[in-house]
Amino acid sequence: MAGVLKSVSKKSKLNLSKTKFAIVVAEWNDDITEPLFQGAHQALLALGAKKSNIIRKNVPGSFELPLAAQWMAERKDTDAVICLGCVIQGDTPHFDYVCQGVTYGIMKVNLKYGKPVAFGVVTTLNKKQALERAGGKLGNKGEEAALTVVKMLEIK
Ligand code: DLZ
Repeated sequence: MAGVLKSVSKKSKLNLSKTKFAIVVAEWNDDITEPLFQGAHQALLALGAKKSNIIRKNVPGSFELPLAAQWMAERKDTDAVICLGCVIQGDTPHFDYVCQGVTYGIMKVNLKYGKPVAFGVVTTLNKKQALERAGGKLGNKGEEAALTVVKMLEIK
């Protein structure tokens, strides 16, 4: 959080009143992804975005984030996309495959559409670590993701 906050003031240099944001939220681990959404949504509003310019789409799990992000990014009226998910390590290598697929998929959408697509996916070893990053002692990664796309729009 600190690094992002240093480079994006709470009042963005941009007028965000006409900027259109899509937030894609994974339903898997929704006790984590819901606070991530709240963090991202509130951050966008605090930075000057209009509520009516923020759309939300839910997907079943984090693995579905890249495709939904692509559907959002290909819309001409979308300026930036925020992907929110939570993948918690289990007893099998499934965690690694999901994390790898999501990371690569989201990165590809960034480059394909030239629009900021934030990776707001918490990847942790356990639920405690996830809670710490969803409004707990380590901040809110959803808020960070929102600040990140605004920073990228400022750079552009
Ligand atoms: C199947 C699965 C598992 C085991 N764990 C998670 C998780 O920790 N976080 C998450 O977002 N999704 C998980 N999923 C669901 C996959 O992301 C995906 O929805 C399914 O494999 C169907 O494509």
